[in-house]
Amino acid sequence: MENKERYTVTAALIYANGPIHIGHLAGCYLPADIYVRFLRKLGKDVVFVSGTDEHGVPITLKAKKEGISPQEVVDKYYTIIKKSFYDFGINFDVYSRTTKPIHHKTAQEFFLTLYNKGVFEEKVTEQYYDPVAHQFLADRYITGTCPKCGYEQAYGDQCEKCGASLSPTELINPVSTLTGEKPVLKETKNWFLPLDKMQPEIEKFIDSRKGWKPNVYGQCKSWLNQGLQPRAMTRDLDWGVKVPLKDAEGKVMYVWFDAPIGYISATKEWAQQNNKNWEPYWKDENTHLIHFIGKDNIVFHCIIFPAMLMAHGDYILPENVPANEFLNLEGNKISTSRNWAVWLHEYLEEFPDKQDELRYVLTAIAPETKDSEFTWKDYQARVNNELVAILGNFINRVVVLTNKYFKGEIPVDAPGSEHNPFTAAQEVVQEKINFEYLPKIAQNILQYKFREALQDIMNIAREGNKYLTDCEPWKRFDKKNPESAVNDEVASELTFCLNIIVQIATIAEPVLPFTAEKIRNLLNIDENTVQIIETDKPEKYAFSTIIPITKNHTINKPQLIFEKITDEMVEQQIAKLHTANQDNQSEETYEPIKPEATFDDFMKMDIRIGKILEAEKHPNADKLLVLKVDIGSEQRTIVSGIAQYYKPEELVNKQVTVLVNLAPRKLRGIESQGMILMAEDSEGNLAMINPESDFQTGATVR
Ligand code: B3M
Ligand code: ZN
Repeated sequence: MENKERYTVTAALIYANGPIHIGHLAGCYLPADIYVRFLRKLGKDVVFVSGTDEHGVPITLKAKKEGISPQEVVDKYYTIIKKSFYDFGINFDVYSRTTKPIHHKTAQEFFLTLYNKGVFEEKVTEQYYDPVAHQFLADRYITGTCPKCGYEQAYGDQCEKCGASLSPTELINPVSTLTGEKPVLKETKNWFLPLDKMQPEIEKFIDSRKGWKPNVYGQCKSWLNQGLQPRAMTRDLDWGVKVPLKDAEGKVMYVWFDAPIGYISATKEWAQQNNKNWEPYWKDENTHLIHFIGKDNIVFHCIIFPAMLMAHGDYILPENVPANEFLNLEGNKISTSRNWAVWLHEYLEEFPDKQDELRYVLTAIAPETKDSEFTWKDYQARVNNELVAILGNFINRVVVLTNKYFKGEIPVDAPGSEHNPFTAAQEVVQEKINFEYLPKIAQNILQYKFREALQDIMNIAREGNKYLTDCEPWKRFDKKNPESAVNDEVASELTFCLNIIVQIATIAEPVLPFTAEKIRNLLNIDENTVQIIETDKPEKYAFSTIIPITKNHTINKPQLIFEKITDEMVEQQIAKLHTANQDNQSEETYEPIKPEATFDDFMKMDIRIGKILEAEKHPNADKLLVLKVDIGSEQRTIVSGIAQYYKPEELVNKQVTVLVNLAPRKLRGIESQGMILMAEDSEGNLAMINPESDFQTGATVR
């Protein structure tokens, strides 16, 4: 076997807690696929790996929210995600998952190697623990008041109101989201990667890399400037890869430890399935290792994973980590929880034959250097004014005329062949392609500048269109004298255009694979007819042939490659976005209506208007107040969970609605003899229900 240059290309292992949307595609998967398809065109030896990240708190949180097990969550989304990627033409060699045994084994071996080399620092720290749920609490399982802005629902790792990055112990009044209990600090041992000690090595690695995007390099530098801190690689959780040590009962690996190892596990899986050796793809110094990710994953791929690989010692380090910025949608951030997204599986259902239209638009607007925005209007404009009006129009005109004048059969030797040299005009166009466009497009793709590459691909189609328009064959073709010399000229011109179309299909294929296939079918040529080859000449890249179509070749009947996007389609999509967004909000805002109750059921409740006489804090519970309430016929002691919403002094003399025949119960040592009725909104805020104006205390409510 010849010695081909070897590439290992990875695309982020997305959490299997939701489907894929256009933001994921534009940020990571589409650029990765274009890059890989181009490498394959150059004949490189590439393995393209990805899969789902099935551990971590995002999965367990989703399971809790949907009321199913974590395994059920990941099974559900793995299937949806995998199918939508393949249907969209993202051609991974393997799409694996981190719950596979091969991954658990690989991650545990990796961990043990580091452990046996003495890489980890064992540290006992105090972590929040939920004494009722009997478990340590991941950052996302703790909420409390943000110390920076006072927002009461901040998470243990971040305040979503002010964006501050927090640690759980900074929260004021922390609460476990599992039980609503106040968590306690409890000692636990974990294994830390000493990133602080490794900083010089990591810096050396980053500085040795060339051609990193400024946004990626900049983020790395800012982390390094702040000084790296040791980071725990284990967690006290039960969902994840078990830590393979005796004294690590109940501990799993930090999800960001096991997930990137998933790239290695996936490569192993691929190798097993294809009778290959995985090791050169991860251990041979000549292999190019490239990680495609979104910008929120930069530190993990540029600092933490390389540090793990260095500490292990057997592995190569990434050559580049071309992370994109974010894609926004119709003026807002894409949001899964608010359902503000264009979901790939839905797009493919509604537009089963328009993969390339979306691939085109997402590449044209890719957030390569800064955040960018997708709008349906812009999608329509780009499809109609570029794909249809430029590329599609060029192809269609040439195919229609070739069929009309020559029944689709080429009667002349192709321009550029020995027997039919290029005209001056043809030579100008073909040279521009050979010496300007093709080399530039190739270089840009290899430098992760897909937007620019796509512009030049369209520029070739523009050149073709202009050439054809200048020739005006429709004015010159002589119908009456089929043998006339001008008809040979027209045949030559159309053949020239057909060959340009094949060149466009070849270079556009990484971005528009479905279109390339359609064009080849239309022009009746084989997939391998034209290759891109590397040469020793200054332009470095060339087509293996520029005249695949010549005398006696027959093309097929005209067929439209692209169709216009109508206003109606656009309006439908925009409306859908807004409805989905609203549905989702209403789903989150309102509880479902309870099963029907009879009048008798209702009449069992004895509800009265009461007046608060006294109010004080519960001695043993922050959230509770102890109230003395007059219900007309008597006075009651009522314990109520409203301390977060009302100060005791505000409550005195307020009228409230009280359920007075609820069985008494003790709350933290004090018997409550009734319940104050409260309204609760979707955020958990409470408000009292008071009579409109001062009313008779003791009046019955029904
Ligand atoms: N699962 C984060 C994400 O889905 C994380 C990526 C892992 S890549 C090894 O965005
Ligand atoms: Zn805040």
